Amino acid sequence: MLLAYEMNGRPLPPDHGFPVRVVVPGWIGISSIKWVGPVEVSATALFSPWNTRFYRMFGPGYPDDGGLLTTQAVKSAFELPWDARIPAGVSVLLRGRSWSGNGPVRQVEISTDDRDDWRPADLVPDDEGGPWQRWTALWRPPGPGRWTLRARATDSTGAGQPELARHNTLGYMFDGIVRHPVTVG
Ligand SMILES: Nc1nc2c(c(=O)[nH]1)N[C@H]1C(S)=C(S)[C@@H](COP(=O)(O)O)O[C@H]1N2
Ligand SMILES: [Mo]
Repeated sequence: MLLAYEMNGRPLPPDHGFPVRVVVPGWIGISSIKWVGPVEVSATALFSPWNTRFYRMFGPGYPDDGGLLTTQAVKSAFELPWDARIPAGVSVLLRGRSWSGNGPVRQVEISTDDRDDWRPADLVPDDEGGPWQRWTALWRPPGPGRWTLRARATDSTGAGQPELARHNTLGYMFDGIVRHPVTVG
């Protein structure tokens, strides 16, 4: 856990917690409390609506008082608008990012049609071992029309992304494989 006074060498902007905020690497955003006042250390757990009701995992398969939210899940996204238009007849360099709260991303695979044509993406070397992993993959669309792009990552603990995220009522920890539609032509 860090107490951060600066971001990118400058004082924190007010929206991001000036004069000082907590940063808990890898944990969900609510752990990183902004605008920190006096800090008290407690030998016993403290309870508030934030950690008993608003930020817990509720729903089928979770305890009645909710499951804990700690580290972030594995996620991947293409650096493309939803429903992006892609030219036909040429190869395009697809770009995206994956990240995980457990540790570095070790592998990313992409699929460009609805069959399971998974193949490895190229990891950007500068990012390897870091909190984000950028990646690229060349794609020559087979023809004009609607196509679905998918990306899935595996992190250093072996955690990956399921086809469908497991439901919880507040919608936290989404780790499913996103079906990203694009139009070619
Ligand atoms: N004091 C305070 N800190 C807070 C919050 C808040 O409502 N109040 N929101 C939390 C949540 S839910 C998130 S996701 C992050 C967002 O931080 P950012 O605005 O710097 O991205 O701040 C966290 N810290
Ligand atoms: Mo949040």
